[in-house]
Amino acid sequence: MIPVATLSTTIAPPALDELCINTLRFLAVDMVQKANSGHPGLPMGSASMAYALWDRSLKFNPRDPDWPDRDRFVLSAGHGCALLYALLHVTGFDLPLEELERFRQWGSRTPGHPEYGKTAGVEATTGPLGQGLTNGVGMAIAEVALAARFNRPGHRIVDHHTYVLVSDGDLEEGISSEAGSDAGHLHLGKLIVLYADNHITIEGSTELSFTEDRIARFAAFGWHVQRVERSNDVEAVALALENARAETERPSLIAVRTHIGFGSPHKQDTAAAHGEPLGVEEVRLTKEGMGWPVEPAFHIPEEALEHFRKAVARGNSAQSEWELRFKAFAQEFPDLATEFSRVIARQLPKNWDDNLPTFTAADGPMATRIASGTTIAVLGAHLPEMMGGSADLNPSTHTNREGAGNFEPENWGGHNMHFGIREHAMGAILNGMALHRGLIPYGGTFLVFSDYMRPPMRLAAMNALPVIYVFTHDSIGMGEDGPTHQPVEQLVGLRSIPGMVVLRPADANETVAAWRIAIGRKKGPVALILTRQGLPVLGLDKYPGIPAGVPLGAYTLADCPAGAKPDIILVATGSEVHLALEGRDRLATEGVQARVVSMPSTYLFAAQPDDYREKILPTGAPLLVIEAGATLGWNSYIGPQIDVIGVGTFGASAPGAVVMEHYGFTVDNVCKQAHIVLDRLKEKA
Ligand SMILES: Cc1ncc(C[n+]2csc(CCOP(=O)(O)OP(=O)(O)O)c2C)c(N)n1
Repeated sequence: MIPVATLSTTIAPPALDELCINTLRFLAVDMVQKANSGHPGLPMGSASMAYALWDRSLKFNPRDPDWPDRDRFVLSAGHGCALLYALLHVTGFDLPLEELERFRQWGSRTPGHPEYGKTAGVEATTGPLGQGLTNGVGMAIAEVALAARFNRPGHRIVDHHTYVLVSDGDLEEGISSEAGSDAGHLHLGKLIVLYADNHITIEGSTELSFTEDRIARFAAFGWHVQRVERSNDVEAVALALENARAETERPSLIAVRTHIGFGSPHKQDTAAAHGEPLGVEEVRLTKEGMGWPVEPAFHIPEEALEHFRKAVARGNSAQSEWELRFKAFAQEFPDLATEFSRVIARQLPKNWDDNLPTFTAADGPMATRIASGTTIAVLGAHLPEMMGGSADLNPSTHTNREGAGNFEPENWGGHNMHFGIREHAMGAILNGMALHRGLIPYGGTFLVFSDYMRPPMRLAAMNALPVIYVFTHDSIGMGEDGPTHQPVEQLVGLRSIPGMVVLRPADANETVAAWRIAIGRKKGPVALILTRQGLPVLGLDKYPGIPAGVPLGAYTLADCPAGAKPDIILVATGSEVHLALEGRDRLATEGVQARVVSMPSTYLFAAQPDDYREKILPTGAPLLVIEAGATLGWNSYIGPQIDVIGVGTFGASAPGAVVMEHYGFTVDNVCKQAHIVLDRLKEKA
């Protein structure tokens, strides 16, 4: 057993505190009961510790939920959101009581799990357990990084904490170990996690599946740990929070023994309190047992509301005080102050894309990952808010910026992040950084391992977060590492995420254009899909349409002679565009006129007006699609006039060029397939 401070006081909560806590509890109970759906147990058990935090220490302004120096609060156990909505309402955020009464209903601002952007005061979309905790790590990273960049002696304009409330489920998920390990390693002293240690999950007692010493685990990660024996001991929770803030070197975990469904005579401490309404009769018994009026529902005692609403004056004065300090800072450091406002507003500086590289055919062959690394270096010089790295693959993903310094406890001003081999956490940390604002986060790994970080990528898309992914080794063309490392179904998988812009550039110049799109996209993530292997460079002298074409998703890279109608259109992405170009030349000698369309992004192409799409891919035109990935996504284009050269199995272990050849990515096969399509059409005619 490791020594752990256990806090307990004998101070009974004053009547007003108790009234306030019960207000939160019964608002949550009534919300779930009225919706006839939801989770009353966690709010009932955790209301007291949440109250201790929100009443005693959380720095926030209900009238300006986006004030940059507010503390962040993330309810990682998103299923307990009735508690968060109750807190937001009573403290004076723009969330009227009618919204609480419309919990989980169509169009309400109180959805079944907290959704970022839908409800003022909700800092992150949570629900998939473990994500919110890791978002918190990303937010705490953003805080120290911005503090390093902007604070000056006598001026602490970035100085806030990140608080996360987690449940057993959050800590059971593997991502919590990645997040805990990284946060401990990085000494994120301003990250404070409250753990609702209620010993209950959906199937019953945690004894069924979760018996390790959680506190010892986080202590081993390098965290400061404390235990509070009784969650209703508001003073002990407040004291633990104070201790946690006093500890500046280590993140803090405060395990608070809570009781799910607290106060419910038949459901407290049982899984029955977890995910269903208490029931009319049990609600009545619970309210009676705790001296609460059974009717009306959604009762908020005046004294409680008056007390909670002091948060507005408190928040206004904290923000005003900060604004004064910011003014003084701006006087002394006007440029820095303008910069701070710029990055928080996610605005790009003028001329941010000046000096982006242009590559010539003589620069080739060049892997697009290399072109990406060169582009990152140039962008980083204009955009100090760019911060990123990879999951231990920088030498392969080319995500390291030379001279930009490592982000580490001794150097919070460094820009290069070392996420370790923790792809899942990397994804959720990037989300937390983006949610915090002030940074442009990016992270890299091999495309095949994007599967390890798919849950946070989905949330980035859902939250419309500007996060950039650098996925290299993008096809079977990566070669020798074999099927385990050769991505096949990942491209179509990523394209299937609504709102995710997937860009697979064909060469170095398309890569620069892709980065320009990624940086310019303020709402929503972008995945850059890059090669390991060298590719010819499409010089802008011969292919001047590249910079304007890439943002349209697809464009004609090489057409048949002026005025001629193409016999067939070769549509290709990434490395296969070169195959299409060679195929076009060969087909011409065989009397077939082919057009080559480069389609770096199906998403961006789909967003173009009909007449543009019709111009590039006329209805009914014979098509041959060439992409070294699963063919599934191309089905929407499929008809008798269309064929796809793709990858239908899991790749193979051999040098990349050999694998590509075996899978039919050869000029011979492109031409052969083109003739097959054309012959088929002739037969039908
Ligand atoms: C990744 C993920 N897996 C499964 C679920 C479904 N789920 C919701 S809550 C929960 C566990 C509930 O236990 P706990 O986290 O201790 O919450 P409490 O019972 O205290 O409310 C599960 C499995 C989820 N939300 N996210």
